[in-house]
Amino acid sequence: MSEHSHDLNSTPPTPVESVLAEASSGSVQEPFVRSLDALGVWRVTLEERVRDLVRFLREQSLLDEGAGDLLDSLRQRLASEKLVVAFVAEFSRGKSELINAIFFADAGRRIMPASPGRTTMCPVELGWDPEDPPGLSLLPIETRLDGASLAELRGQPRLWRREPIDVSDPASFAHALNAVKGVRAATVDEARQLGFWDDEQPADNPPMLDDGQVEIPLWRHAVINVPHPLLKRGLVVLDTPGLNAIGAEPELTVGLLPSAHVVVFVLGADTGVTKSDLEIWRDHLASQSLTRYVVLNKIDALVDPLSSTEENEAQITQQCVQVSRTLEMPMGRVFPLSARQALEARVEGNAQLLADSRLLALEQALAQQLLPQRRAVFEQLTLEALAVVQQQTSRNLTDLRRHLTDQLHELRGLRGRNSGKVALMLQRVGAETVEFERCTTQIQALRTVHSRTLRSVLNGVSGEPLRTLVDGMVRSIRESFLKLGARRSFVQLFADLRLALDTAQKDAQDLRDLLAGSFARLNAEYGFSLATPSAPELSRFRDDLALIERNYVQYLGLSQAMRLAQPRFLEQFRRMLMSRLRVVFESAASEIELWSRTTSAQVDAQLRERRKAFKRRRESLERIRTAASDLEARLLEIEAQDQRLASIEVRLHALFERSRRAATRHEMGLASDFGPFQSSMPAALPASAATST
Ligand SMILES: Nc1nc2c(ncn2[C@@H]2O[C@H](COP(=O)(O)OP(=O)(O)OP(=O)(O)O)[C@@H](O)[C@H]2O)c(=O)[nH]1
Ligand SMILES: [Mg+2]
Repeated sequence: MSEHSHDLNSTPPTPVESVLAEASSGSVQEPFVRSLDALGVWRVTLEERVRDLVRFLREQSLLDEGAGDLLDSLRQRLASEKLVVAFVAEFSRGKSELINAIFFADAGRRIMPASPGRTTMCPVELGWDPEDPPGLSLLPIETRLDGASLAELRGQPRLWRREPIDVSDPASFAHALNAVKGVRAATVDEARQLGFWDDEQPADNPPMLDDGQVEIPLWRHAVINVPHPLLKRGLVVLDTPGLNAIGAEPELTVGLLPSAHVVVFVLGADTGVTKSDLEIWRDHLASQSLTRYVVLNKIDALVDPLSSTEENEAQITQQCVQVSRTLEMPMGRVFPLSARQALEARVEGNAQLLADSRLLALEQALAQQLLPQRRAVFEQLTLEALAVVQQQTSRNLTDLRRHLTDQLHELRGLRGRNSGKVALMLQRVGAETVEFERCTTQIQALRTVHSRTLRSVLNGVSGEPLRTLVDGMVRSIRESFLKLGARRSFVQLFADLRLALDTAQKDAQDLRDLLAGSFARLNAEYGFSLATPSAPELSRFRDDLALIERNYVQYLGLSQAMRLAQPRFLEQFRRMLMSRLRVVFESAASEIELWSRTTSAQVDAQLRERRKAFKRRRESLERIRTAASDLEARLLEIEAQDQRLASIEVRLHALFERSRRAATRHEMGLASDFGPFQSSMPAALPASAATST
């Protein structure tokens, strides 16, 4: 670092809290940060619109249980879904420094520890969960011994050491994070048990200390919970330790990385692609299914003061071309930059230095490519849910109005008639009611068949068959000679899983046909207006399965045969795989369930409405029988009711439109309030970043 530069480890004049609070509107925002914020604002706005809609629908009792669940789960996702960005590299390439520069420069100092040599010793997850107070949670390394997966241990707070963090004090915040550097001495035996010592691959083993012991990490995983504005918007940042721990921690490679939405792979410009960089890339990141960015960090170290700017520039370009060739990544995904300069520039507010650091190019790429993709996913989800609910509520409203019109006809027909006629009509209403109530037997029978069929559909995608299939695969890997058949068993497992999904899809379709038939009869015989929404489309889950398959299959190649031979690895592999597959199957099951509930809820709703309508007719007639003058009053009343429904219809249409507009609004990315720092910056975000998809 240059002599005049700000000491990045010292306490700045600005407290983190005020800067954190500022970050969503303040002056030191940068492309990725700003776009992520815009995505967050968009989601919050959309969630608010949907909430208004739900409130109105509930107030007017227009929301069936199923449709209500659908909107609630949409709101839940809009409010809480995470965007995971992982930083992966060999040690000391500058992952932590890059995270500091992108996310924590506002704190005015270095927050994540970054130093020469091995620094980050365990995976560090940065996020915000408002249920918990700000703090640092550390999972002791010894928990590896009992084979439980990280996902399982997350739910057991007593196994974690918790330390509160005072976010109003950057120095103490940074100090608390020093824990992620924690190491201790262990015997080789212990290190072997914990997965840090491998007799077969001595190159990756930690150096031996004087007393014959070795250094191992104190912690298995760290979770930092801080109300940073971006983390509040659902961003999760994953910082990982260098090579050895990646190799030793299947959890990271088979669990955390595949679930990241983006992986940023960091190289050092001073070293280029080393053998161990390449190993990490090949073993863990080569899968096409990951969204990957490559950073060539530390370009400041390449600058030769005796060469011209052009020569230095050519040198950097040359390095990028090589990286792009070696990793087989397009040049557009390789970003030469200097994380340290960027951090320093942001801390000092030095626009020229920030431009020199070339960090903005990476941030712009993340902002332009990643965020619109996430947004499109939410947009589609929202539009689909709105369409289903709108169709259902407008049908409910139409029904209500139809009943009012019928009643008006009936009552108008009574004008000038005598009380004998009214009595006759009352009789007719009574008879019609009895006639109508016959439908309940039919509905009851339908319910029984429906729930029985549903149960069998759901059974096909429940945890039971899933576990049987996965266990079968593990058994065949264990028994396979030299693990050579591992890949085949794995591919077979996925074929079986796809078959299970296809069967569920077909059974759901059969159930739909059965319901459609019964509904048609009920509609014809009893004047219902029951609709049968199309069966849920499960192809999305096939895609999820394909993604998991692609992500995991690389752990089953020949080069991994040795790891597979370790029972601990195989067991962890099984658990990770189970927990990811369970999510897919559970989501598929809950989609089917939701669809089934939406479908059957309308029967209850219409039944209720029809009964109410009969009751109203009866009551009107009874009142008219007692006083003829009531007739006109009653007619006026019903007309007013119909008017009210008409205006609800208009209001509802507007609310749906408003939600739909919020979902399809595309002007995210640029906040209008550029601060002075931002506007003076030469490499300001081009306008296209704001709207491109
Ligand atoms: N010259 C220069 N040094 C950098 C740059 N980025 C990071 N460094 C330094 O490189 C060293 C390692 O950086 P870290 O961020 O700790 O690296 P890491 O990848 O997180 O390493 P581990 O935590 O050990 O896996 C630190 O001293 C950083 O200050 C850069 O752009 N230029
Ligand atoms: Mg680090």
